[in-house]
Amino acid sequence: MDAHMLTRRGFLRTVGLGAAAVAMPGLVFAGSSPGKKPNFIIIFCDDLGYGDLGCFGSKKHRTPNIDRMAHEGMRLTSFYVTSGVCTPSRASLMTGCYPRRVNMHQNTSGECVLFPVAKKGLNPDEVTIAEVLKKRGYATACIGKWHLGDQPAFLPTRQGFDYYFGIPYSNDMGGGQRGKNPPLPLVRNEKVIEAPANQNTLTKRYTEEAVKFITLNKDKPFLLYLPHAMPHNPVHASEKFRGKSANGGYGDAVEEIDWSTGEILAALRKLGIDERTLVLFTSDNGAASRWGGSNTPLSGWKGSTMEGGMREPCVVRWPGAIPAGATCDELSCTMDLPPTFARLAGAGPPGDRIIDGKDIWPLLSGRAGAKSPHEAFYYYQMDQLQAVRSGKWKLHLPLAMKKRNWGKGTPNTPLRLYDVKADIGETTDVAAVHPDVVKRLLALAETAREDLGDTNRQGKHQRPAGLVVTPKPLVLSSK
Ligand SMILES: [Ca+2]
Repeated sequence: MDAHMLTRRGFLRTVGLGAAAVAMPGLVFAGSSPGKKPNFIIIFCDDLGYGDLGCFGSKKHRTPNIDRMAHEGMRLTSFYVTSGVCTPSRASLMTGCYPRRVNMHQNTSGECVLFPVAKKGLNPDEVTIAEVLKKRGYATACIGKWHLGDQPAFLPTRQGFDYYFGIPYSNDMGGGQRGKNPPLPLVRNEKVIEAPANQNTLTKRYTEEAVKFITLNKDKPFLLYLPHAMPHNPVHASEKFRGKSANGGYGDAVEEIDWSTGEILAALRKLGIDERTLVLFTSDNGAASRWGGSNTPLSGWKGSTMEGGMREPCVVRWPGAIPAGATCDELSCTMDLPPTFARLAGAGPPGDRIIDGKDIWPLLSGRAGAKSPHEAFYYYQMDQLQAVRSGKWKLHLPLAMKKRNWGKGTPNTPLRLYDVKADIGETTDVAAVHPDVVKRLLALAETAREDLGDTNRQGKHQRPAGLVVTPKPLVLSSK
């Protein structure tokens, strides 16, 4: 029996579940049958900010279901995505790698995300978390926004998902955005079933699809990836929620997502699979500056390498396995989910390539004294390395031209060092009093440049994205 197992037993005893605990190799879970693999549900919002949930301090939005989920599980307060925008962030969640590792940090025109009829997509040779789990007998579904390539070769159905229902890219990328865009397609598997998609009922329909998938697969292990279209602008909500919040359409969309989360948790309870299902709720990047979202108490917005762009509210729940009412402030990120889930399913991450994510089960299971497995975390904006965090320290690198996702960059940005534990809002530069820390973090940044690259510099260990020569629009098929 290893030390980890002893710790788990200790925890289970403290919550009175010791008798229900059943051993798996190296792990102990309450309520599981021997050999039963846990289910995984990832609820992934679009552009939801750090301060947008009641359990993360929002006074505007009513989120009782997510708040209860936090009460019954764990809040991760230093949980990161790898980019302030959609496509790169999602590439990391699926692969466990930095966007630059898999070349999904920008599109073929140098823009920060993929646009409709994109040549680029996540390389089919990359091994997604869905592919890892599918090999272990999991049923897999992606219900929601994909944004890792809109050509057939790049759709979720080609990346390990048995089932797909959703929009292939952002909800503002319909025909009105750029003249050549097709009407916003709603896709089932690989077929467009509605265009333009009726966005008012998207959250409702995603929820119905999710509950149906869970119900159908209640006796199997399953992975449900639920990347909501909301609250990305233009915000929409169904009639029951429209005009009901204290924060306009944005609040309506957030409150409908809270309802949706409640429906999913209720389904798990009803089906009796609550205690073998890990549910994780987070967002793909921070709130944007203009649509009503909040990143309080963080500074910065979506699309930046300030904490507000890349640190997300995160709640994880698994009764009996993840301690209830807990908070973990150790650094973790979306890249950690593929290796962690793989391990819990009795598999490993792919062994033939570099995976940047680490197993964070010691953090999630509340092991005493567990520390972040990351010596450093790197903040990239498209191809440019802009900041590095190690422990409580975050260093913004001095840049001759700090890139922005849109428009002109900012010239001559100075080096700044923040203690993001004591100064979460990045307000007080302490570089002058900690030259040793600055030196250490500059060296870590150079390690990242060597490995992953930087502007005008190729990294030694980058892998190619997928490319198609003549992409075609996703449109309703002719009868
Ligand atoms: Ca987003």
